[in-house]
Amino acid sequence: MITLYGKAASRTARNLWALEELGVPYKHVPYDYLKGETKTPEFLAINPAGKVPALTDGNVVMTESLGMNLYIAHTYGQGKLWPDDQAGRAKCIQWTLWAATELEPSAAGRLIQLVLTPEANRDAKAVEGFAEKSKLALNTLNAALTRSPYLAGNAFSVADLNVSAVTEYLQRTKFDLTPWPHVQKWLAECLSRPANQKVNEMKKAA
Ligand SMILES: N[C@@H](CCC(=O)N[C@@H](CS)C(=O)NCC(=O)O)C(=O)O
Repeated sequence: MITLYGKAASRTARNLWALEELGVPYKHVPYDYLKGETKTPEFLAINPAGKVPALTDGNVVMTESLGMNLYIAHTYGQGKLWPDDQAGRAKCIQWTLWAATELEPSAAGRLIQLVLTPEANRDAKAVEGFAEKSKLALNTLNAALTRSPYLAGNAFSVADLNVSAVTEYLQRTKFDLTPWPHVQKWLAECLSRPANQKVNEMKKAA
């Protein structure tokens, strides 16, 4: 059985979302990285970087939230989060790496600056830079969503889950998405899925 480490109000949320989508049984250990719970010898044995999320599943030990979702989708979500067709599976890998490299640095940068940093300590120039980079990423995403309703074809997949979980940081930091209408519509659809709503409740309860 999968054990997932990390409190819901962290990048762990995206893995909880994937597990809830698939109805996979799992044990949740909600370690709080803000309270030093990820720096204990016990947790460092799982992730020497001392960060959440991490998962174990039998002899599998994994970190990196977006990669973990590829593992979850591939192992437990064939024909669901993991498409049956090769072209769709290729897109899941492509968009996951895109989320990590092209979108998350600026989207998470905004979240850290605008949500987690006290106003007096914020770096306005950095926030501006993150906005410019986010716009370029949104152009790419919007263009893709003019060609198909979901990123890997006609159905919601781990590609949409991973990319929308990161795009949500822009929404949370009140980035105006109206110039990218396809992204706006797709994001609202992805985030309103019952499995994500359930994770939102877990975040509030934590
Ligand atoms: N690239 C990693 C980033 C993990 C990460 O930075 N996690 C944060 C919580 S969202 C953390 O544990 N931070 C603690 C620290 O940096 O010491 C992933 O996607 O899993």
